[in-house]
Amino acid sequence: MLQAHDEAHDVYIGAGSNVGKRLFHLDAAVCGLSDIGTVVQCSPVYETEPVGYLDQGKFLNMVVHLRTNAKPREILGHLSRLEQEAGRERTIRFGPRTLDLDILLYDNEYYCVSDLQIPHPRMWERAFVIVPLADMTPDRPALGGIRMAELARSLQAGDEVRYVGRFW
Ligand code: PH2
Ligand code: MG
Ligand code: MG
Repeated sequence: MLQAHDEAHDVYIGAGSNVGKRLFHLDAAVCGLSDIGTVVQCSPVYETEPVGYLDQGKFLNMVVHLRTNAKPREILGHLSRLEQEAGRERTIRFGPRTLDLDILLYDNEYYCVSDLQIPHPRMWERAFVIVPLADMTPDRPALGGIRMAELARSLQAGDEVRYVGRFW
């Protein structure tokens, strides 16, 4: 059961799917996230080449802006439940998955407790995260004094991230 907290937090969540009905899984994620807060905005969906473990199908990726009173741990627990509901099996690291939900940003806070690190430590190098995030927050500071939009442009050198469309 979620605790009641009085403060609202702006949280950005990365969503990805490369197994089964990919858009269906993303839709279930958007609906499921509204159980713990308000879905403020969804990025467009991009089709992306797999990163890390290459021998798998292309992903659909997007980012969701959620406003919620929940704390990072509570959000993480909810994301794991949604991944399980989508039938996720944990086998290969960075491997194929019906649904992957990662906390990217929690206000402007740093959070690092055991297995949970926010901002997500690998997001800055991943076009499949930064490109949809930059669609929503182009002027937000990213790394080293550059804005999200500039970082997105520098990561988008190849064609591994392809715009699919807006669905929400
Ligand atoms: N997620 C990973 C590993 N590689 N590649 C793409 N294109 N999209 C992802 O969401 C993704 C990935 C680990 O979570
Ligand atoms: Mg991930
Ligand atoms: Mg994950």
